Amino acid sequence: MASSPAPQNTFRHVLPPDHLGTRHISHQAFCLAVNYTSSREKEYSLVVVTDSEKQRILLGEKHRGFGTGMYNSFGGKLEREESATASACRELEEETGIVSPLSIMEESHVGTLRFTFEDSETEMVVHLFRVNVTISASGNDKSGGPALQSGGRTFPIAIKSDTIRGCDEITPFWVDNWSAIPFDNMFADDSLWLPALLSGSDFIRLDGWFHFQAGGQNINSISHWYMDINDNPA
Ligand code: 6U4
Repeated sequence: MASSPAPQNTFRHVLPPDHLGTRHISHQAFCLAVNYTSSREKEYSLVVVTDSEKQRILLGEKHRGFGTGMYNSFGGKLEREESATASACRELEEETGIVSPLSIMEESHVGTLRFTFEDSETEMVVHLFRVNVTISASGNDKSGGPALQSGGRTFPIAIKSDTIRGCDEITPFWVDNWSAIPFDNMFADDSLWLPALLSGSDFIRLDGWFHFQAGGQNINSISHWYMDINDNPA
């Protein structure tokens, strides 16, 4: 059953409505409005890293590639024959230094985001994960094994405070209170699905479709969108 996105008034920097376009009440209504046919799909992973206990989120400043100069979560293109989960583990480690076992990443899969564009026939299919971490003096993440036996969506992965490091592509930084997420320097869709994800339970499932206006990151505006959110922990 689909439900409405969580209220966003606790996230003070969400983009204004003129960047966010028209919300549709069903996937069918979205498809009718967009009338888009894609000729190919490209698949990506995207890992949202939070420290839920402290209500903070790790973001990265991109130095090259898609979204240069903007802030985003961590991820990248799926390599040939690579699963979405394996890509999420690889990209998370490359871009932040955080090691997550495959089994924990599998549990952390929360949904899929699909991006289409007025000025491109390629659809981006982004497999979305949420990993929760906690800073611990004894985090054993460097071993590559599970930091906590119970790590996963519900329980955090323990990492050491010096674990987090960037790479030439991205510099990670903590936003110490996620109500202050700098959405004004992030892709427009983040203003829609990230507040819903952070406001949801550990068992939320979130799928989103976002159609972007022509003009790329300079315009950074959606014309139509639809989200299907399931958050029934029972
Ligand atoms: P290279 O340069 O090949 O290493 P790679 O890291 O594989 O790049 P990149 O950086 O182009 O890929 O991946 C783009 C990342 O941005 C993926 O994690 C998906 C994510 N992404 C793309 N569009 C997005 C959007 N509208 N909103 C969002 N994340 C998006 O939050």
